[in-house]
Amino acid sequence: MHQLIEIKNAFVLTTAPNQTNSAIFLDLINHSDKELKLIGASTQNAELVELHTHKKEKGQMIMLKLQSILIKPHTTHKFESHGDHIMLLNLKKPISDKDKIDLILRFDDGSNFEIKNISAKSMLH
Ligand SMILES: [Cu+2]
Repeated sequence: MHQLIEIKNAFVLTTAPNQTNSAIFLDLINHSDKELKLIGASTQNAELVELHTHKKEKGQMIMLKLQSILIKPHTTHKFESHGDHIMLLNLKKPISDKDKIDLILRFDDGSNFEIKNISAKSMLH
């Protein structure tokens, strides 16, 4: 199993009532001696989950879908606003600040890692 993965600072963005997408941000720490390759994720709360990053193009920030994300041994990979993030598409219901959601990360070696009770917060404080 993955005792060698540690998750810190995880949160999901709250949504407005008519908003169907959200994103999860977290720090993923690879304590192992080998590279991890994240290839996807899933949650009960959304029909689709994608790995995304942001890129500046012609002065504008655009989102790009990634097929995978490599996390080198003994490093922390930050999923954060304006960087890589875990995108939730077609939410089954809006996310309020009282909600907690679970997320399953999938790796290329066939293993999964479940993160439970990710709390929700608004981007604006
Ligand atoms: Cu995105």
